[in-house]
Amino acid sequence: MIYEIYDFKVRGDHSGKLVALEKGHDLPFDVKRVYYIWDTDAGVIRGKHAHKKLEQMIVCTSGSCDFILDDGKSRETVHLNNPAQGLYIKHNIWREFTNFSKDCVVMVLASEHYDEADYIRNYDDFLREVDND
Ligand code: T46
Repeated sequence: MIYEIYDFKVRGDHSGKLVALEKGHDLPFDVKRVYYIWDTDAGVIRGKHAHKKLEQMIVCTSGSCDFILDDGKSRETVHLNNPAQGLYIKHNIWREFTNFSKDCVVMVLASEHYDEADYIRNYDDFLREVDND
């Protein structure tokens, strides 16, 4: 499995919408960190790494972008444009993301604190890590 899409429960009506993410119901891990990314030029490619341990739920809360995900055997592109959906990625998945709309805001809920030692930034190292997993 390269990724899973979570459909979150949306509350509200024409007066506005609300999504609440709760441990045990909407998230398959305990959240230790939240970060968000915005103001990214359309053609920029971010990511270009995998993580040894980290799990993440990625929500495009505004606008749209594309995530290219690779488990070492196959590659898939996921278009994110819905704040009511989460892209769940486990460890050992190479990710790149690009094609940012002007209003794109990507919010990420992460299972671990920030740790540079958890990053695999070289693709050949990533393939070796997948083989040993
Ligand atoms: C992923 C996508 C969606 C921190 O200091 N703390 C943090 O929590 C993070 C995530 C980053 N940083 C620093 C480290 C770098 O100096 O911010 C800079 C950019 O970080 P990074 O190269 O990790 O950013 P992205 O946008 O390429 O990737 C991040 C996540 O690392 C990645 O797991 O899925 O966002």
